[in-house]
Amino acid sequence: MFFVKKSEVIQSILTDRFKSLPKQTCVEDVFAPSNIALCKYWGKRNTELNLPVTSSLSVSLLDRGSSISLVVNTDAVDNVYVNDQVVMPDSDFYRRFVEFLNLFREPSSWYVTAKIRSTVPVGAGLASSACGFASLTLALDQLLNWQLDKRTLSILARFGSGSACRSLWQGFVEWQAGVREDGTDSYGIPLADTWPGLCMGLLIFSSNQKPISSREAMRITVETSLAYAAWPNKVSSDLLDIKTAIQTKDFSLLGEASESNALAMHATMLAATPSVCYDLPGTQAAINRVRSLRADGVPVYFTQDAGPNIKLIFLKKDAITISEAFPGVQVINLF
Ligand code: 2P0
Repeated sequence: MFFVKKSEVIQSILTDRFKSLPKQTCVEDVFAPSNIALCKYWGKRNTELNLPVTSSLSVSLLDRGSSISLVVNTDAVDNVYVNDQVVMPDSDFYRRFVEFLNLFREPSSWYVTAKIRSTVPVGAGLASSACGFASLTLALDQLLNWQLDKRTLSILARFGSGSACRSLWQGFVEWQAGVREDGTDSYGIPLADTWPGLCMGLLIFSSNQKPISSREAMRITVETSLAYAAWPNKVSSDLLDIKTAIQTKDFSLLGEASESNALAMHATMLAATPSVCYDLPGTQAAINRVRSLRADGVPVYFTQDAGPNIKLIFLKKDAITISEAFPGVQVINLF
């Protein structure tokens, strides 16, 4: 039972602007990057407010993300398009989009036509909901003229999707779990450190909608997995190692801690009832290839989110070797 409602937190943030009318008729091409966690968010202490059990840390994907345009319409219904395809009103995507808008408007007061352009596959473990809700929150800040700072917008984006609170910035971002019941200390904090030469390689085995949402998989894991008890301590030590690695540019420490963190997250899912496994044959083959390359002296590591796709972590000096070893890999220079 949760005592603090989303609407109460939002009202305390927006005060007299809570549920006010749009101040302009449209906003165009508001972008937020996708983010990939090196230390994962896996499990909520409060499902109403999307408050996490632990802190997490991600890196953003530059121009890979979501761009949104909003036009206030007179149709008395929200119209949503993703990459020029209409989003059906009975879909989960549409329901979550409208539920988020409803947090900020009186019933039947105004509607939008939203055109979303996503440069990551939707629902395939590439943080499409994170950049989607982050860009929507930034767009609403303009449309409704909230003039909020990014930290506060991060709190609002979190109500759409937990990991959206990390997609307000480029670079490394830590989502501080916070301790307050109302979650006003649970938001993204960009790290000052950069890491020129750090690369991520996207290996996409499936762009299809995943069989079980990360939200549902997270819930099942927290409620049923015996392995989940070990997760908070694992995150504490991985987070420390990853932050040290970023500060000291210790690549093997970064890779080892990130890979180990992803494997531990998937272990908690495998031990859940019902067991959750997102792997496809290509997933396992890629992981084996990473291990054999490493045994041959190539410094490459991987991380995996709630989906079958693998993200390689390596340095620019090894980009040619990696591209040859993984045909079709999409390489992103992160800084
Ligand atoms: C992460 N994931 O840290 C982790 C790792 C997936 C695996 O955040 O329920 O879509 O909306 O808060 O943010 C995906 O979960 O879940 C996610 P909700 P969200 O990136």
